[in-house]
Amino acid sequence: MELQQKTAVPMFTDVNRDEFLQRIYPQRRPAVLRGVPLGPCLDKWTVEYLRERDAEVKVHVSAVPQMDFLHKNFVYKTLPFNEFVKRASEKQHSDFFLCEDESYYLRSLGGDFRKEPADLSKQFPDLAEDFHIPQFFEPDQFFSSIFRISSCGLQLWTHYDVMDNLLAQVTGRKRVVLYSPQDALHLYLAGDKSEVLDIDAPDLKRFPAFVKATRHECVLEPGDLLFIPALWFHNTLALEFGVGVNVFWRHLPVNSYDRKDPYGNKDPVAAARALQALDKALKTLDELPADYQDFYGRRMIQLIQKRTLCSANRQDCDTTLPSSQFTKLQT
Ligand SMILES: O=C(O)CCC(=O)C(=O)O
Repeated sequence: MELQQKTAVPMFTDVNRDEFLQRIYPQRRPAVLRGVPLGPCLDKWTVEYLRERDAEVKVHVSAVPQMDFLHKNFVYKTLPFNEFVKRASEKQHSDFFLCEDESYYLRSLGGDFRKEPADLSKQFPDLAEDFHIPQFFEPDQFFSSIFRISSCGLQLWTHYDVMDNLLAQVTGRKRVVLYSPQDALHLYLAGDKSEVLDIDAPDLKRFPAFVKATRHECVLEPGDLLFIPALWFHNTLALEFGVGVNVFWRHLPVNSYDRKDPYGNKDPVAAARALQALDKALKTLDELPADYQDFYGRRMIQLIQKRTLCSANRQDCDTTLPSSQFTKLQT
């Protein structure tokens, strides 16, 4: 059986702004940054200290640790922050929603979560003072800062975001697996998420091309930062109860982004328009018999292939698209 290629995410120590901007950022590849000062949060953010807050938070709760957004195997619940932190940091719960070993995950939200991006300095002002955002981008590029607090064992589905991202692991260890945007055709995408839920034991009958994707992996220790460039797919697994913060910033001109996107995961406006146009073009083919639809679908794929795989990377020009992906484009 073909095996997926694996590679370790490179690690850089004691990186300052200039080194990041000159050596790391232009590569547009993930990198672990160790030893970047993150402020007093590294010592202060114990369970007891975090539990001094009681603002309500909306959290994901699931009976199994592998959360699946596409099949919604979790529920959203509202809890006071102190109760959420208690439950997320323990294995067995005396108070629970679904079962006594349920898993918890917080992705913090903006005040008006349908409109405003999350910002730690607004939703958790005292905790925000403990966390120093690395000054690796211009202040006006800042988009959001988001708490990522997970039960031990919690695994978050593979997805991409459209902005550059620094994921700070403040406490607890976390495994992160990443896939390049150039592996998009091997990941069986449904929107911004991969349908391959179990990346460690994938169902290769359903997802045969998944083995072709190269797995980039790292384990974040407390205090580590992971640079996740926009469009890189990522899947996280909390090896311990842990608190992280991720910071998104805009690296494209402001107008490139959807203005009504508080999560930072809506496709850039031009990309969304192109995808809609493609959908319309495919629907237009419905007027023709099936064999014509198939033929012209293939011609469209060829046009796209010339513009994308070939222009991005000459090596990929010979890559044949997996047949299941042909089917997808035509539906
Ligand atoms: O750390 C996590 O749990 C998820 C992080 C993530 O999805 C992100 O930083 O975009």
